[in-house]
Parts: sequence; structure tokens; C-alpha cells
Amino acid sequence: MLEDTSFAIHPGKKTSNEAIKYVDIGNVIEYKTTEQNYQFISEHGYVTISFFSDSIVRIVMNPWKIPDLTLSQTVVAAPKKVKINEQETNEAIILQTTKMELVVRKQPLRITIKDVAGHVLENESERGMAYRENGEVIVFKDKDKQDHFYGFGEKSGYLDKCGEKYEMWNTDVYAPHNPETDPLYQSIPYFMTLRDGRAHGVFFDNTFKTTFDLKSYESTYSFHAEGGQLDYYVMTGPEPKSVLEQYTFLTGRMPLPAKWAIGYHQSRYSYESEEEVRALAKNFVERDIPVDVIHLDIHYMDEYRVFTFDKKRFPNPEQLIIDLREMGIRIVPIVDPGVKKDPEYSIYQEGVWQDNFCKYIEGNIYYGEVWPGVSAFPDFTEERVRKWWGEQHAYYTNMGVEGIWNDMNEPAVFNETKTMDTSVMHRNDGRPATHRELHNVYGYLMGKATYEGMKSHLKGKRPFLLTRSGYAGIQRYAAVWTGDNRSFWEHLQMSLPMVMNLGLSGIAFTGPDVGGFAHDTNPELLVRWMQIGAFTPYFRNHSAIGTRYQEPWMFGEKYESILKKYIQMRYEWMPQLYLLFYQASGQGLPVMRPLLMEYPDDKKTYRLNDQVMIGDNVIVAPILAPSVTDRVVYLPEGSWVDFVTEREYEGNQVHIVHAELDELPIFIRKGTAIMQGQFVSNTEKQGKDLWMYVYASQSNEEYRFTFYDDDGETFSYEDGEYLKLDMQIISSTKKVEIDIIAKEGTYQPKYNEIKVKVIGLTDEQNVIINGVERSNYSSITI
Ligand code: MIG
Repeated sequence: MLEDTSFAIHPGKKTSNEAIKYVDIGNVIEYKTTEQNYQFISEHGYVTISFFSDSIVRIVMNPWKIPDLTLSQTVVAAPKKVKINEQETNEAIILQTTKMELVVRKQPLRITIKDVAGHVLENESERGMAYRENGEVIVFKDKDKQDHFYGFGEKSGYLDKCGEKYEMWNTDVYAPHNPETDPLYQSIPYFMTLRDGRAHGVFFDNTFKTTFDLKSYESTYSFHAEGGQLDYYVMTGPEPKSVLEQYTFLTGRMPLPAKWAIGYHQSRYSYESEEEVRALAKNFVERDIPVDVIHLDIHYMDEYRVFTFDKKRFPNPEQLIIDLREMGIRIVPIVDPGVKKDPEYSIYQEGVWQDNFCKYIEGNIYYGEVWPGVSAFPDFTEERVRKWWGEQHAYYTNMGVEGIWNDMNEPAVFNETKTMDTSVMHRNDGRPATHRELHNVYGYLMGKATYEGMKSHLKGKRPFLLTRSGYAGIQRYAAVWTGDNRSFWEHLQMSLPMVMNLGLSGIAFTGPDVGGFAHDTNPELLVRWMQIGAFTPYFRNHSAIGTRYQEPWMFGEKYESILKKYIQMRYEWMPQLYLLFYQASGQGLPVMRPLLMEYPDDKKTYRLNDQVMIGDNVIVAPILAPSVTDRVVYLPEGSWVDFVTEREYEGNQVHIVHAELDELPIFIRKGTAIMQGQFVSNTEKQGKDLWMYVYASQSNEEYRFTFYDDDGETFSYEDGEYLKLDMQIISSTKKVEIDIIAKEGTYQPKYNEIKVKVIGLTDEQNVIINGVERSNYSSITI
């Protein structure tokens, strides 16, 4: 193709720099208050403002008529009656809650949102809300030099998104995930702004193709959609954590995962036969490398027909699943949306007879080419169809399957546009709309159908779902992996800001293909990737057909023992990770987070791409380049202790840290604690003992955290069968006091005590547990 050569930049080519003309919303003509809403009619548009809480406001602009306030599928909260102080002057209407103030100027209509201290969060000045005759809507807002932007879901590039321009249009991107490759598989039209240590969030709930421009103008940014209403929410924060709590109050939080789902997953496109899968499982057991899940990629199916097994390759999947379960391993099969066009295939027959496939307005089914050849696609926008799809999963659950992997659900189609014809007309539960409008929620709704179906079949067991595509709110149904990366060091580097920004976008359960999917991995890359992989919320090693195999033993004993050490470490950290997943399910906070989340006043954290926090007190600083065994680590305020060597580091400065190939720098903040389990062996991955490591501080410090545990498998925690301990650690020069300040729940764990190890005590310090003096190795009965 000529465009792949220098011809692409031929001097004769014209580039158009002409600014697009939008119709400004103009002056306010009429203003009225209805019970819950504040309604503005202006010369060129209609605006309705409503409140979801003191800290969350929704603004909807419709160029043509009074806005439709029907909530999208993704918002789970309802507007609340919030006490509003309303004032009208000649120039403006002012709406105040206890947390924010909205100033709506009348001539022309411009909105300013401030916190109660008067700090401006969002401001429209010269330009504001506008539209074009073709249906596009846009808003321009002021951008400050101090602004840092985060979130936007799954984007390549660095942590701080200031200076970027992003599009939301779920896309199957096989080859490059370059810094400028955009869009990818997910659309999360949400971001968080951090300005002078204060954070707020903006969620643009529009499922059309949307664009966020933080690049084109120095002091203006904009967001834009190809159609629909300009419908967005502002969350006032002011801490990054409260922004996320507010955003996930709107779009929901992840369900508590099954413990097995947060273990190690082994995958390959594909393990092609029953023998291969059995041999793989046997390898793990014999080498005593823990693994919880083996994934079955597309080769398991009969000519890629979903809900079937290839009888030659997998003659007895039922027995395979039973035998693997005895080894402590679960099978997660892939399920794509495309249903093979085959009149002798029952899923296709039912789909046609029950009118379940996506159609054109004229009534003919849309067909696209995917793995099975010509295929039809379920119309997941219909409740009826979601139920039907969910029911099909009994095929898997009856065999003992508890987890499903959804791929190709952008939906990906093998054609020029990479997806479904945008003129397809979805039924959409009585509100028909084209694929152009609903493309970005196709994968999300497939996820909803699958999760809910699995949940009802599993009768009280927690399902696991992994998805490639999604929209805001996908966290309620699925974990997200970041698609087809490659075995490049650059992709290892990029995976950190990607996972951190997904976490800041409400999706806590994410991770890249460890080792890299496409291209050949190498042992050093695999080791370094596995080290940080042990701490990424979702932990799966996956590689593509035709590439070098990258199971932990593929590169000889030296590498195998290191890889094994880090997979085991994942299991040792399981109690800590599980309590963080509990936090994610309760408050929406991510397991892996950027440092700025804990230190929003520390400017040095704003662009830290290559270090992560696990919870609020652990920093992991992996090695991300070949042949490197030393790296710079920035430690924020406080004192820190190396997890392995127990050496102390002062905070508020950088350190050069050494890490041989088998080492991973991990730092724990002094004055805090972490929970640790023990790895026993493959089938009994979690030992009986539970440890609490307390890192004594010598300055006056108080730390609180909640330890959470339950059976890790069922929903009986909903009936109170859990163990919740509110722990408090108070350090001073003379003592370290450890207290259980509250205990809740009826769950009886295998351990009946917590073993306590206090690290870094001075001679002057005593350890006091629940009021009694104890030694630095002791225990607490629970
Ligand atoms: O592009 O099912 O991202 O994880 O192994 C091929 C085969 C389709 C893409 C997924 C990848 C998976 C592969 N799929």
C-alpha cells in the first residue's frame, strides 16, 4: 500500500486545518425549576441539570428538545433529592450543595463548577456547549497549566494523559499497540483531573464514538460525540479516592471475585487437545508451580461453533474438567459472539427462529466473517436475547465450568471497518438504535448476559468472566485483559500505566498478557514480566499461535525456579490481595494504583509510570528493561522498608536500588502492616497459617486497615459468613500498639489465630497487642 511508504507525506498532499464550525448554545431564554431538575432553554439548545448526591451533578444538553433523562444501561445510581440552595441574579443562576457550586451564566449560557472553597473545577468561558447540524455535540472547557489527566480506561502511552487526544470506539487492534495507537478494545469515556492536589472526575455517558481532546489547544480542552446528547456527570472529589468512590457509585463496583480467579492463569492460543491440556496440568503439579486456571482458546470448539467441543481434539471434556479439578485447576473456555451460519447447528437455528440476531431495519440478518466463517451476532441490546445467551452457558456449567472468557466482542469482524455495519438496527429493549450509537456497549452487554447467565447456573458459586471489550461499568461483570500486546520490553513498560489508568477508571480487575501475546518472548523478559505480574490484579500468561511457548518451565531450570518463586509469591500475598479486592468491591478502589492516589499533594508522583502501589502502603518498582539490574525508585514521604532485605529507606527522595534477575524491589511503608499467607503446594495452594507483618515506625503514626476473608467461592458472605477485622497500629518511640478494634461476621477460617511478626523494632520499643505486652513474634487469637 502506498500509504505505508513515504508517499503518505507527499508534499502535494493537502492537510486541512480549518476549524470546524459549531453552533453555540447561545443565550438563556427561559429557566425553570421542576422537582428534581433545573431546566434551561436557550437560543440553540436545552439543558437540564440534576444531582445524584451533594458531590455528583449531571448535566445534559440536547440541541433539539428538552433532554431525555432516561439513565443509560451503565448508571446504577438514581438521582437523589439533594438540598439545593438556589439563587437567581440578572447574570446567572447559582445552585449550591454542601460540596459544590454551579454557576450558570445566562448570556451566553456558560457553566462553571466550583468546590465550596471556591476552587474552579470545570469552567466554560469563551466557548461552551455547542453542536452541529449533523448531530455532533461538543463542550469546550478551560484547561489549566496545572492540570493532570488520568483515566480514559484502556489507552496506550503514559500515565498522565495531558496533551493527548483520544477516541472511544471499541476496536480489535491486532498489530501495533504503539504509543499513538487509539482506540483499543474498551470505551471508558471517563477521566479524573488533578489540579494542585485536588481531584475531580468527568463521566461523559454517551455511547456514540466520542473524542476527548486535551491536545489541540493550550488552555482549552473538549469532549465531543458523533451523536446523541451531551450527557455528562461531574464528581467533585476532592481526593482521588473520593472521585473514584463517586464514579463507581454511579457505574457500580466489581463483585467480590472467587479466590481462584485471582490466582495464576495459564493460557495459550491454543492448547489444542485434551492430551496437551493434561500434560500441561501435570507439568504444573509435578514441578509444584501453582496454577488455578487453564484457558481453552478457540481450538477447543467444533469448527469454532460456540457452545460445542471438537470431539476429536477433546473427546471427553467432562472428564477432563473433573480430573483437573482434582489437581486444583479450573478450565476457562473462550466464547466469542459470532454464531456460525449453519442451518444444522442448534444455536444458529434457535437464534434465527427466535429472532435473536442483529438485523438491519428491513429485517434481514447482519452477517459478518469471523473464525467460524460467515456468522450472525446476537443482539445483546435486547433483554430477551441476553437471557437466551445466558441460558446457553448451562452447556459449560453442567460440565463444571465456572469461568468464561469473552473475546472478539467489540464486535470484531474481518472486514475493512473491523466491525459490524454501523447501520444495523439494534432492538435495544424498545428504544431501537443503530450500531453507530450502540457499538461501544456491545461487548459490555455481552458481558452482562454472560455474567448473569453464569451466576444463575452456578447456584451460589461466584462466576468469573474475562472480557476484551467493554464500556464504563464493565467492572460489574468482568475482569479485563488488555488484548493483543507483544513480547516487547516497551509493552511491559506500557502495561503499568495502562493497568493504573484502568484502575482509576473504575476497573480494578485487569492485567496484560504476561510475557506478551504476539512475537517471541525471551526468558529475561518473561521473568521481569512475571515479577510484576504477580502483583497485577489479573494475572495470566498468554501467548499467540506460532510464537515461542512461554510456560514457566520452557527456558530451563534457572528461569523456571525464578518464575516459580514469583508465582508462589502471588499466593503468599493472596490474603493481602483479597482484602484489596474486598476494598475494590466495596468502594471501587483499585488493587494496583498510581502513587498519586495516595500522595495527591506530591507532584513527583503525578507522572510516575514505572512504579505502582498495591493498596495504600506497598510500592513495587519492577525492572522494565533488558540487562538492567539497578533502577531509580522514588519513595514518597514516610520511611520505607525493603520487603525482602528489611533494609530501611527514607522517603521524599529517590534511591538507586539493585535487583538481580531473581529480585523484585518491594517497599512497605513503616507504621503499616500487610497480611501474608503461605504457599504449600499446588493442590493446597493456600496454607493454614495467616501472618501479619507489622512494620514498626518510630514516629507517631496511626494506621488502620480492614482484614477481610471468607470462603472465597460462594455468595454466603451475603448472609454474614465472612470475617472482617478492623485493625489499628499505633507506633511511637516507645511502643507499637496493635489492636483489633472491631470484629464482624460468622465465617470460621482454617486459621484460628493471626501470627504476628513485628519488623524494625528499636530497643526502646515494646510491642503491645490488644493491651498486653508481647514479643516481636507472637500471635492474636481471633
Ligand atoms: O486475534 O482467540 O485477543 O487473546 O488468543 C485472534 C484467539 C482472536 C484475540 C485475543 C487473543 C486470543 C485470540 N483472539
